[in-house]
Amino acid sequence: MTVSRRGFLGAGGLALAGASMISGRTQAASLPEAPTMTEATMQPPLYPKSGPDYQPVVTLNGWTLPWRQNGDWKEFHLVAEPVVRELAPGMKAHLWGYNGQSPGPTIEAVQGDKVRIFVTNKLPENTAVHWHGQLLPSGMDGVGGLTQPHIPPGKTFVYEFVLQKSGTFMYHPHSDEMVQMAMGMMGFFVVHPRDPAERRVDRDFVFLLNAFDIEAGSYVPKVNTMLDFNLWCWNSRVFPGIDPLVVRQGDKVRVRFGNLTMTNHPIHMHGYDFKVTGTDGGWVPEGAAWPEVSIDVAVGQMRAFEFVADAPGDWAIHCHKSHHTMNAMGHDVKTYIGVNMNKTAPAIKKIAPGYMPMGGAGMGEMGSMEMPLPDNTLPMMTGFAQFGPVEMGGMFSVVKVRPGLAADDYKDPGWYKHPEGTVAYEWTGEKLAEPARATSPDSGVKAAEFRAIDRRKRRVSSAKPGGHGNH
Ligand SMILES: [Cu+2]
Repeated sequence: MTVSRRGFLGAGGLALAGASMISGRTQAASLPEAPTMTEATMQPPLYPKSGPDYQPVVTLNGWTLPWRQNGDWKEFHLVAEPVVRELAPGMKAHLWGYNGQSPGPTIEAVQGDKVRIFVTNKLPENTAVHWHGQLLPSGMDGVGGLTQPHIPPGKTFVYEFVLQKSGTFMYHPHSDEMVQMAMGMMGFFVVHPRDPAERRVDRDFVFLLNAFDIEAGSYVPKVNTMLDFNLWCWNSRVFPGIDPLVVRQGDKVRVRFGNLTMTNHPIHMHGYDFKVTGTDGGWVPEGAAWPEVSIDVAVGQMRAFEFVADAPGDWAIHCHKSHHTMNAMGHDVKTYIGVNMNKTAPAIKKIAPGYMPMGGAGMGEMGSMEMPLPDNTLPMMTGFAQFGPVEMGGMFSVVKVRPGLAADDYKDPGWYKHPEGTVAYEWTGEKLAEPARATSPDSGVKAAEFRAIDRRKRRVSSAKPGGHGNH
């Protein structure tokens, strides 16, 4: 685990010895150390060393915040600060987050725990932390100005409350909220049941949906964007940078996510039907959990679903809004489907010399195109798998179900080896006879593009998409 340790400016320069961090010894009047994460890769689950047993969660491209026991209190330390986050190989963003990353570390504790969370503000402006979904005293709710003074830069505030129920929660700022969330400030908060047998699963994955608006070639998100974000992320990562959800065949699996973007996301998983078992309001009673293959998560909501991983394979999991499985794209790209670009492109090039013809047969070709991109910019759709380009970006990952994995093995097992005879294949038998086509009267479509097409030729070459090669 690449957690580095550090002391605190503004706390008397006190740097605690690493071993004391989660020692369970009382350390009166001292700040707990705030570990920081330097990598955007998934860290192993953090198993409890004391207290009730539980199956810890795994945070996609993330980690769980270590704590220390201080008497009755479980103490955590969050540091709000500027961070550099790799969104996917090839692009880094200058964000705000907690303890070295955006999102911040996942907080995990047990129902009934008394938690004391120190929040140090290393941002250039005020902040405050709201514990979304937790039942707590009003003054601990973290709404700057309403329930507490904002935390000024350089100061540390303390939140103390008792975890009244188990479930799926998150934390985020309630202070200059639009800017601070657009910059990536948020984190997951999981409360495990006190009874280890209650709602037990073998694997438990968590992630937050977030969105950024970062112009091609730049590093800092625009903070006044309201709806038109261009990077749709899970835990501040985009495909192919999002960790796969690695699952042992036969495991009982839970996936939990929360939505801190400004639009809803129908999250769809292939290969299974699952049961929706939880929201940020609590667990769905077992008899009332309902089946789905997609579950919409509205703005500011959280969802948990569960399934038994009995079908091995590589199963896509993604947002079903198709523009959310793309990386930053130009909105002003025209639609050219059906246009013979061989003929049209030279004409366009006369008036726009740098014009690059594409899209005559759809945009899928862009997945395999190598186009010059500005520095620090990801291709719109990318990611390769064993059969070629996946033609996806953004909110997309793969649930990789494999037999025989060790219980704690979350390592990417590579691509699924399909049993012989179970993969869609090309028909190589007798050729399809050209069917007789009804002749429809010209319906009055008189667009210039359509007139540009040599209709006779289009008919003959219609089985050969594109025709203008890759650029
Ligand atoms: Cu979406």
